[in-house]
Amino acid sequence: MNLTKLVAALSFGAALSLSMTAYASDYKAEYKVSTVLGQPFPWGEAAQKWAELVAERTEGRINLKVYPNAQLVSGDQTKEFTAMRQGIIDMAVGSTINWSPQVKELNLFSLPFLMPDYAAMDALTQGPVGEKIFEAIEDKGIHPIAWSENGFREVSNSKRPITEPADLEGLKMRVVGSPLYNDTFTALGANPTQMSWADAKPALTTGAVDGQENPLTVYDVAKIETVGQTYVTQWHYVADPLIFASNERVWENFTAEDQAILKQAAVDAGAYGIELARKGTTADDQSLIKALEARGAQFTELTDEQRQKFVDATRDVYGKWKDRIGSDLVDLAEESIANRAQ
Ligand code: X2X
Repeated sequence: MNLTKLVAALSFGAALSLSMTAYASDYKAEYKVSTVLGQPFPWGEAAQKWAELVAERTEGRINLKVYPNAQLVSGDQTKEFTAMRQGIIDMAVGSTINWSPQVKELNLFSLPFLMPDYAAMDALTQGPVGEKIFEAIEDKGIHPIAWSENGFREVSNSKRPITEPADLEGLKMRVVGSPLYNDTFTALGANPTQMSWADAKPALTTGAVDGQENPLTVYDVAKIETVGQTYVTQWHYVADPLIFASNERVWENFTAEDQAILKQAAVDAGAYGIELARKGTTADDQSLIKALEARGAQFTELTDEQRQKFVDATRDVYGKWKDRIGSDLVDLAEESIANRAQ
């Protein structure tokens, strides 16, 4: 090889490696991941784990940064899905409740007393229902990636123990961003008012509302007992899974190998989040409940007959929303739960 040829070969190699670098630099310096709850809530831990696993497995090539408190949508958590579709947010780990105004199928998990236990939740998210829900999200222009969990939402209030629907009569309840919650609490005789999580704690502190509903891990980390929420009823009426998802264009810009890494990291981080979300609230580990009791929370367990009264009182709401969500999907969910592994 003469010198000219050698120089040409070397510069071709240089150009090639330059173009490869150019390809990698198509990636953003940072991908914004939205969440409502940050660390140390299980939700925030799951999102952070995703970022860590992705950084580790891509040797720092892909940088996910978690923005908690719905700050990328000024605290308005029901705008998160739309903002992600528009590309204001690249990715999110979001609650099915907060995205349900845009994806009606996500109201499934908010149907009162659909899921009796964790096995029922798993039967939905890990089975054909989960696949159909992901298709519905995809149809709305968002790429869903993996599941995690906020948890079973238990009701708390500052006034009295709740053992039957009549105990909710006239209580001012803060509810989340789907009109289904207004219907449920109205059917139970309460006085629901919808507000964001950002507004909820101040409203509880000032007594503008008497009660709220959230998973016990949220009660724990947010120290809800310190704002007078003494009475907690474990009625397991609904649960909100979390979904890892990405803006479509952002997702399509990753190489297939990197998509696989992002996906596996989300699956792993999601499983970690589910473990944290259930810790201390299962049949064989009640440690979180014990700890909250020690801090002054008073727990009410419902007998089957007591629970049935809440089921009966919300049956019409269930029927109305079954039609709205799509009765085929709800039928499939009921069937998946009836056949769940125990
Ligand atoms: O707002 C709530 O209650 C929360 C934090 O649980 C959700 O984002 C659904």
